[in-house]
Amino acid sequence: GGGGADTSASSGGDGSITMGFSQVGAESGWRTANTKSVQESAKTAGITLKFSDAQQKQENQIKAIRSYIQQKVDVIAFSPVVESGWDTVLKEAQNAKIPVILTDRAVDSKDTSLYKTFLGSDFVEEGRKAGTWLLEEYKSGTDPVNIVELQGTTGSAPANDRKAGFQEVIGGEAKFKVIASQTGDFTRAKGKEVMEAFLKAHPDIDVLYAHNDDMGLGAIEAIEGAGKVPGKDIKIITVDAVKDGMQALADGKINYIVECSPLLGPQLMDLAKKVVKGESVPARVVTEETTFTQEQAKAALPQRQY
Ligand code: GYE
Repeated sequence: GGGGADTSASSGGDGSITMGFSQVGAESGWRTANTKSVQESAKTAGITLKFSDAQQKQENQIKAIRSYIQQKVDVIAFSPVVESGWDTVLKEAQNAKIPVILTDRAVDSKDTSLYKTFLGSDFVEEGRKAGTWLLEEYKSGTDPVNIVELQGTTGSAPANDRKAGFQEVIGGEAKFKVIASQTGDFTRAKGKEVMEAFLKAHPDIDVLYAHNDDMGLGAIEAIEGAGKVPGKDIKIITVDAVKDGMQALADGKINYIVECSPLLGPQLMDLAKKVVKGESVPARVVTEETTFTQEQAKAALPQRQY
């Protein structure tokens, strides 16, 4: 490996590919599982992985990508922390003829030739699934339903899209009121802190919609600390379905989880091999996902891998 990605003789010709991967950070259980999946699948696929953790900072990702360009890796994959501001560095990769694969999160660049494909979930659909459960849960009542929302990292695709999909579904019914919505940065600590503030400001919260399990788990601590019962006094919907989230769901502290799979590694390595060989790949690869009720979580928990 190590050669420019434009000739199959220098890259992949000897069967060895080097991938530079810029990860968002280690903010959540989802992220840890995703990192493990990428590292293990690279090994299995015989791909040499250069890995860097950006600690949720775009500037660190841009630095990492520039260093991969300098090192002339065969392919660059990254999960963009936020959606905007990537055009310049992606152009640099394109000029160096190094193909780029977006994994997990999207960018909002108008020029889609800047990357070969985008592998990841449909976050808008996840938001819709969360909203659909709520509609069903409250279908018989007419009283107002006071909702608080813990958003993911500001400007990130999953935060933007999970908010939009949820709003799209509940927006048609006036009884659903989002009375507070703030970022918890996808972390447990921030989720707890923001939920504490929500509880102080609003004595009448019926529902928490958290954009990931970790923030929901932090919020559960805040709710219990305020002497309320999570899952009963306040109903909780989250996204991801990592083990800790599934356990809380099985224990009745969360009411519903929309699954988002972090196990993107095997598909990423397949796409990388094709892209390096110059084969065509679909512009979008969407991950298959489900949803979990409390009963379904109890059944699925023993086999849960992450
Ligand atoms: O839901 C959250 C993580 O981008 C889908 O990032 C990912 C999200 C995931 O921090 O837990």
